[in-house]
Amino acid sequence: MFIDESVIYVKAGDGGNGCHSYERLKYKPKGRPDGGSGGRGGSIYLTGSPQVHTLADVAYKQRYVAQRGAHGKGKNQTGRSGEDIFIQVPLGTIVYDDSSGNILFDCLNPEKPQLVAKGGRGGRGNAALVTKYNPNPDRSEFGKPGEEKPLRLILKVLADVGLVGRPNAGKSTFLSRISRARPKIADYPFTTTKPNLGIVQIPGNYDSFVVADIPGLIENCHEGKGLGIRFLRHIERTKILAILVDASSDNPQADADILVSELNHYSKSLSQKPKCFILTKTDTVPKDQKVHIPKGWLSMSSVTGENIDKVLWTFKKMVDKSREENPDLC
Ligand SMILES: Nc1nc2c(ncn2[C@@H]2O[C@H](COP(=O)(O)OP(=O)(O)OP(=O)(O)O)[C@@H](O)[C@H]2O)c(=O)[nH]1
Ligand SMILES: [Mg+2]
Repeated sequence: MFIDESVIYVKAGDGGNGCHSYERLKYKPKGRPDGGSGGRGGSIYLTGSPQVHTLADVAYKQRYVAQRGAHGKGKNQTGRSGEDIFIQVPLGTIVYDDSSGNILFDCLNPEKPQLVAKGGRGGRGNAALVTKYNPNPDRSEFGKPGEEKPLRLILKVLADVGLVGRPNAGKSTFLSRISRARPKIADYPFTTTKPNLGIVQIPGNYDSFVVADIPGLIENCHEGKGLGIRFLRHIERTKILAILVDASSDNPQADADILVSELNHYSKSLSQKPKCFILTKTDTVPKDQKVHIPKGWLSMSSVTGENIDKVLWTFKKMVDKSREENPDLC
């Protein structure tokens, strides 16, 4: 199941209490203080993983509580630290503190676990509290509580090119033709119900880019029609958008205008993205009819493979240009 938003609760482990004890020696009723300190509570980290594609597992578990630190013991024994928890989320997950609404960070780097709840410090035992002026401290400390908070996780997938089109425009077929992704394809609308990603490697070129296919858009989807616009967040971080229109359309330009206006309704960032317009399924136009391609558009057929290379090179050029202009954009 694809889930792109979830609230989870994280609670780091409390620190163990320090121990209050004294060495017991023969003929020495009250020896030196030897109470060990408590162990540190386990912390909770989030890591972005390229192998995880949905927040479903995280949403299912919901509550993450790390182990507490063990209490210190006599004979200077320090308590064991609680084990840390590492929660794996898809790359591109944005993490908010749900109580304040503040954004904490964005999981973009797979190698770097981010601390979300710090384990409590262990309390010091009376042995650790010995000072020159107080060689026999008559106290020990309690462990500090671990941090706890609700987190809102919102996934915005990371891709370079976003495919936008009406249902049945041929988006998923195109993605399966250019990458190893195998999205569901069928001749009924709304076959795609979740975003699909595919890595595209242009033959003879080492560089690759990622293409995202999202469910189809229809007129007034910003009012909730069809599957609505909730999947548009997944193309918000793409570098360019490809608007796909079926060649059987009576007026491809008008169809594209409707799609663009839906994008404009959604956000300024989508309206400002560089766009590439493509007429799809050109093989379906009868041989005796001329394919009418609006000015500045590309055309292709995912079935015969006609012009696919040209479209991919256009994507590559546009993506490279965008990478140069906005190196920080992700
Ligand atoms: N002849 C021909 N048929 C195509 C081509 N591309 C897609 N189709 C067919 O068009 C239908 C819809 O294709 P999809 O790839 O599922 O369309 P989609 O845009 O992903 O549709 P949704 O997921 O519903 O938004 C399928 O029956 C495909 O086989 C093409 O280039 N030529
Ligand atoms: Mg599809």
